[in-house]
Amino acid sequence: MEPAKEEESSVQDEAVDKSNFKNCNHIAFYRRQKLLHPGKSLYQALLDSVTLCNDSVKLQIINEENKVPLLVEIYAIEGNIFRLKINEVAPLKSRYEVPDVLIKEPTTQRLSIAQKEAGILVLTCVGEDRKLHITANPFQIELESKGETILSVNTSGMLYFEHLQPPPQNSKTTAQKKEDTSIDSSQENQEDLGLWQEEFGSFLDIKANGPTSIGLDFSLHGCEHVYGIPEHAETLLLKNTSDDDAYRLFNLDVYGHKIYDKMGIYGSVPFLLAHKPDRTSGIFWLNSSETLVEINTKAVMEHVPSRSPPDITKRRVVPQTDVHWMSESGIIDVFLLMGPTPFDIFKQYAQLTGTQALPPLFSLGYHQCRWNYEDEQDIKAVDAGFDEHDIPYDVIWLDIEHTEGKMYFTWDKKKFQHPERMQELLKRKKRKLVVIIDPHIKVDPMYTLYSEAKKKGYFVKDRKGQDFEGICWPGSSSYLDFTNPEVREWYADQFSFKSYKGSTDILFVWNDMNEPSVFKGAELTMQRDAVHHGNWEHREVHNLYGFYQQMATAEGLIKRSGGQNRPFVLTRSFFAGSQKYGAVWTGDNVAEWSYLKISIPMLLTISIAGISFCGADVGGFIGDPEPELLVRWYQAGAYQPFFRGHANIESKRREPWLFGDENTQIIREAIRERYTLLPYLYSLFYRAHTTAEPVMRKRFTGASSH
Ligand code: NBV
Repeated sequence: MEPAKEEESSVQDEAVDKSNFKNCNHIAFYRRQKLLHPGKSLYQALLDSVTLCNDSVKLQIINEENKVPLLVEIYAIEGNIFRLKINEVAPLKSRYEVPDVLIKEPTTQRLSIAQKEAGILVLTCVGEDRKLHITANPFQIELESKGETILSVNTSGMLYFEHLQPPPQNSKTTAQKKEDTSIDSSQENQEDLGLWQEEFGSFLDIKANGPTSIGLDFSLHGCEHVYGIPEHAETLLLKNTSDDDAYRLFNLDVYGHKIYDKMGIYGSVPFLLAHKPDRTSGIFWLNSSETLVEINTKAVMEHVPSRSPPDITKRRVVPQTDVHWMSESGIIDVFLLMGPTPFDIFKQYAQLTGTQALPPLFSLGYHQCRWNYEDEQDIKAVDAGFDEHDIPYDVIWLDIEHTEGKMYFTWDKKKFQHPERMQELLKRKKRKLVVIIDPHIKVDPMYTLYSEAKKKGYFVKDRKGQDFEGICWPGSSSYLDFTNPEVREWYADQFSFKSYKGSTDILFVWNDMNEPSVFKGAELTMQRDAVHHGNWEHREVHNLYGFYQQMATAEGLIKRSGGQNRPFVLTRSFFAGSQKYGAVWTGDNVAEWSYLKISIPMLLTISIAGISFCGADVGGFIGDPEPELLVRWYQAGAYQPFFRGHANIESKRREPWLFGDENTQIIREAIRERYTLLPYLYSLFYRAHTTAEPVMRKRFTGASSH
């Protein structure tokens, strides 16, 4: 498949201010890792240290320059997966290992040593035809299946591991340094490297643990097509990156994000799929800190042994894709999925992170949303409009204005005087209501949710140990620490009918702003030196924040129904495994043709990464679509997994009947088509849930693909 042609759009430039966000060169760990050039790795394996354990093989590797030893653990996992973990042998303190994303501790298979000599170690998986070749100097690993090398690790020598160090003596803050004229230039260079602190504009990030970044490269042999690593407003086929242009995985609130851009937007799934006709493989980089991925597809010479005459080798040019992952912190924990078919890869990835939760049937229908449906009258009128125009729909949505002063779990008393009665009316028609619940909590001692959470110590802290406060919709806000299981349990309880006044069993939930979005923060998010449960800095868990909010919300809805009903929760921010908790959408797109076009590769990419229940705002969130664009968007959206019309507060009303009879008729047909196909769609979701087949997918070519 060819990458889509790039197009520029006029509105998008007005929408996003890219100077609010970092490019790669602003990122200190990227600059530090870029000092390492492809070539011979600095790491050597100490083959004498090899130990064969029940579930893994362990060995040490050492950095020739700083002599710091690292522990490598290799696991063979049932179902054709390898796992490679690299950590310090003796870190100063524990490094973050991502919890709660793997659905269980993977079942391992025994590895045995097939060969150990002259700097080579060969491991085999008992009873299977897959092998690992480990070279000691430089340290490299090759994965072989049926005699063919599929993937190799550290071939470009980019293994990088910043070991924890004690803070330097007399380290000064930037402000102190500005006053101190005695600072020499070498110290300033150190600062450029952002080891203990890093500036972005007027923001300063103080790093309690100093430099902690990690990196590793992988070569995918014979492969020129790689996909995945959402979320980017980019083509389906991943592109080669150039300097300063890596794919960024860092969850951010990017209003009117630019298209054909590798910057990080709302969600991150560090999973990449590599495909060639007879083999698909996958790389799952389990790390929740900021991650950058470089891709380089090239042609390489391969030696082909020929049988006649036996001693002559032929050469041929074959493709190869090198993928280089870099993360700000944590450990190296990577799963190498061996396929061989695309559908095997989907299963293998789901075996690790879970399958798509089966959505309640209503949520596969059409959803009508806008920022905002004003009041109960408005809801009633829009609801009646669907009946009058004979257009089926299932769910109507309320955005932030339905609350009392942006205090979630409350209702604006004037506009929504009788929320239960309003829901009763909808219920009679078998319709549902979705309300928005963001993660920031208004700082207001009179707001029970706030005062209770404060008393219990449930908010994320700043580096000085005070509750972190940032600005969001309600003004000054604190942020619930969803990484804490106790907070999640408490939060889930807030959805009980007893706690959430005015909610009924037809009310479901939308989690927005959960990157998390912090209006005056660096890159409009939480500062990385904020502190979470377990004393982990925000930088370690950043990409998991929305994942955890959706998890707690879904749990709340399940509990509310006494475990009887499937929940529906839409989230803007997500991570690997979010599929277990509901649906995602692509955030604030623009009412332009180019955004309709990009929605297709964006949704295909999210689907490849295991999240089948995904959609884009039909019509485009920002601006006003011309009627034909709206009509075409309905026609496309009707075939996409999550189907919701949505519009910005400044956009004109755009209920389906407002564009003349002819357009109403075409939209009616598109939505009806959706309903005609509903049983089929529901079956597709059943398959996604049971066998991990993505609902929306491209046709992979090749002998063994579906
Ligand atoms: O809650 C208001 C909007 C919402 O309608 C939209 O879908 C989200 O992506 N929200 C963002 C916050 C405001 C954006 C300017």
